[in-house]
Amino acid sequence: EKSKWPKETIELWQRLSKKEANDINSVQKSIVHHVTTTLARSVYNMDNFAAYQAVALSTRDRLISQWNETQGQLSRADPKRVYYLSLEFLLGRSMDNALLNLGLKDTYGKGIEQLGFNMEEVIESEVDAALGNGGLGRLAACYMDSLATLDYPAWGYGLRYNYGIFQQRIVDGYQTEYPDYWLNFDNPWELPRLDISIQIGFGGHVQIIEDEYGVTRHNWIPATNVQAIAYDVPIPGYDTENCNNIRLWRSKPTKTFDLTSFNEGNYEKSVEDATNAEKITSVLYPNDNTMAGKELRLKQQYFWTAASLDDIVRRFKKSMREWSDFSDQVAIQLNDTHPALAIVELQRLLVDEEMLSWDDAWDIVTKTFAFTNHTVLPEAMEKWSVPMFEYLLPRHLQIIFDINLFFLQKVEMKFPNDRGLLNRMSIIEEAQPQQIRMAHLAVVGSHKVNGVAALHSNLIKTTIFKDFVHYYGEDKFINKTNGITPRRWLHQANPQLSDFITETLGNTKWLKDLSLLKGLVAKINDDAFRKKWMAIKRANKVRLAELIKERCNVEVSPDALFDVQVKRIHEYKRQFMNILVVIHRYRTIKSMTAAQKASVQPRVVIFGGKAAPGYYIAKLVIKLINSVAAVVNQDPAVGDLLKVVFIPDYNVSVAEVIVPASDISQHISTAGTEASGTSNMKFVLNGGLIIGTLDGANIEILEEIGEDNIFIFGCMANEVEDLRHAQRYRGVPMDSALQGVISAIEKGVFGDPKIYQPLISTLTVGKDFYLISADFASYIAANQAVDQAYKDQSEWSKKSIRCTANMGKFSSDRSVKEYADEIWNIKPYPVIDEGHL
Ligand code: Z15
Repeated sequence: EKSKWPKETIELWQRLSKKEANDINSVQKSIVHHVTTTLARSVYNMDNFAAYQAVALSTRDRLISQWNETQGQLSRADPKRVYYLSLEFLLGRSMDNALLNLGLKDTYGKGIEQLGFNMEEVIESEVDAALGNGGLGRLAACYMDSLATLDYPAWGYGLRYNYGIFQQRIVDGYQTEYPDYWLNFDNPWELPRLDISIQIGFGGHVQIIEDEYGVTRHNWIPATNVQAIAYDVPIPGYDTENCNNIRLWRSKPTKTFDLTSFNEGNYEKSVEDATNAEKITSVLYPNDNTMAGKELRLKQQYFWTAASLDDIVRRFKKSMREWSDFSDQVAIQLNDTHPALAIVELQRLLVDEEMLSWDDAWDIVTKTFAFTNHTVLPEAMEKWSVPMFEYLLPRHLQIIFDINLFFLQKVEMKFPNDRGLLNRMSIIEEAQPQQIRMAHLAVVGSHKVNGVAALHSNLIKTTIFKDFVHYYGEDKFINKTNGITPRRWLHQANPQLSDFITETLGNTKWLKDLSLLKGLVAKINDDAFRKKWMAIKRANKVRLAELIKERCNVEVSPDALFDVQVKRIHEYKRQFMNILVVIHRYRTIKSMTAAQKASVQPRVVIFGGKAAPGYYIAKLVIKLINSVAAVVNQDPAVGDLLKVVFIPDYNVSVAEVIVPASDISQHISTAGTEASGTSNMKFVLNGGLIIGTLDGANIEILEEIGEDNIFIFGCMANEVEDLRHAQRYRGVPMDSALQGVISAIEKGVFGDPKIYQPLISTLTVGKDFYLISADFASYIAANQAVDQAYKDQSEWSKKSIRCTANMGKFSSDRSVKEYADEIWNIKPYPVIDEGHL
């Protein structure tokens, strides 16, 4: 718009906006500049945190110029973009990742060293951005890294919570939660866009009007409005100029907030309403794989989807294209059902505000959206009560009922006289009160529905979406196996192994084409190579042992087998079964003679993970683990043969220390319950073996690495129903080893047994929903096989190398490329370095 300026003015701007240089001298200058100006400090007044802030600010300057160039070139070219809508982005720390992706880590490392600081210590000063619960949120973060690296035009949309996932402390063995006020010291990784503000309405009523053509129009008059303010988080790709964006919305009272109340002299009400507006983006709901049904959560979902769609539609309208071109410019991916309201909001915008016909609008909507399902657990399925929904979003409720009516009419035409079918497929569940089934809404409003691993994608076709497959046909329901970014999960988290792989393969190409890791297989019989490989693992174990000493005050030997289970605490993930087998191991050792003990493989069993604050049984599992640890770790009869630790406050940055240090990790969900799992991929990529069930992505990992390199046990998904039935109606007795373990707990070996009664009750014959008893014997056997295998270090090292070498498939680059080609229909748009700020 400023092109009316004279040429000289434009040229002056261009001359002044040359990019900063990236040699060590310029980098140091920029750091010191930020120390003295932005931070107003000096060499006499510096600590690690100040050094972190200065390096972060300097890195951010470089990120912003890439971001500007990328977004400028993309708005001019205006290619089709994908928008990834996720209520969670579990990014963790940004600085190390940004420096590595920009290729500036070494320069900054040397630069800061000469200035008197150690880069690794400086990195430790950064707090995690923990705007997610677990797998789903971290997956979104990995996908953003891959989208940027592969030069896809992509934006994420989410919420800027003031409080991320709670911090966990262990007090007297119990989990206690503390607020994660992560914005305490300014966040250098976000760019506030105070000029981008969108009004979002809630409540009120719907006006019905007849327009000049005699057509009935609906006009929603909200009762209250809040403002959405944009905060942009730059996401640099690895080894590319491309820098994508995650736009996070923050809620604020509108400028004219309740002027009426103020004018009426109702000051207190005005302030209260303003506070309520701010509340919307205050806190991330701490549930993973469970639905709480809170009104504020529904407000979050609408606030976020409405702001994001307004933004997307505004960008589209600037291009002066026809509405029929919308889905050629815009693809929107729904990360679970959390953003399913976006379907309704786009339909409302097109019909009520842009005056399109219902059918034209619906055609655009369904071509635009695609939906990823992440679970089949019934307690995780989102449902909203109709009365609550109507109170907050009256017009959206009408639209949902209309979508449902037209949908069911079509179903009825295809399958006449099947009331049961209509009932099962309806978006509205006929309960008291009625419920909106968000998964059904998401399926009906999308052109593609995907699961996150092969088994899971097949499972949803035969269970929760069976009727929909019957109606729509097979093609709508596809698989996109999850992936992880090798940049963060190997290059950044395991720098020694990364360097060794680069040295071995001769270059860093593998970081953008993970299948090249196959080249490591040629080295498997090279003794020196294997020795170095295992030395790196040991160094990583030493680093983890230090963290364990610091956080748990337990000394563990890096020569023991490190056995890890870190993930959200949930009954279906069966941490309970793990600790029960640890107790079995403890009892076995206690019963041994000294001679027998001499052949026991020493093991350190490492747990970590958060339980949802309201999940009573999961919290009891944490208590039991800590009680077992307290008894085992101080028992002189056991010594170093067995140690048990619970690492508090497991998060992304802790995972970056744990993952490279694992010998064996546990992925032991009841078959059919873990949709994919992604930490399994992280461990195997880092040369850790896994023990697991035939569930989620474990199955595909097995296919890639071969059955000799993975420890599989337990029942299969298609056996689960029969096993539950047999337990319930034929009274199959409890596993005898399990009985022994339970009686030890009940005798008080691990403290007051009354505490654990509710937990033990879940194992009652006929109630053992997650089949701990059924899988117990084979789980013990699998653990013994691990001990045996680990004793042959030479063979183990070969397995470890084969693991890493065969993980190419699980790069999130592969996943994202499949989404781009088969769902979004978008192409890479390589950005050119024009040298501008
Ligand atoms: C979540 O982290 C996952 C599924 C959910 O439905 C919710 Cl609400 C949160 C996880 C799955 O449990 C896990 O198996 C999967 O790997 C991950 O999503 C990413 O797809």
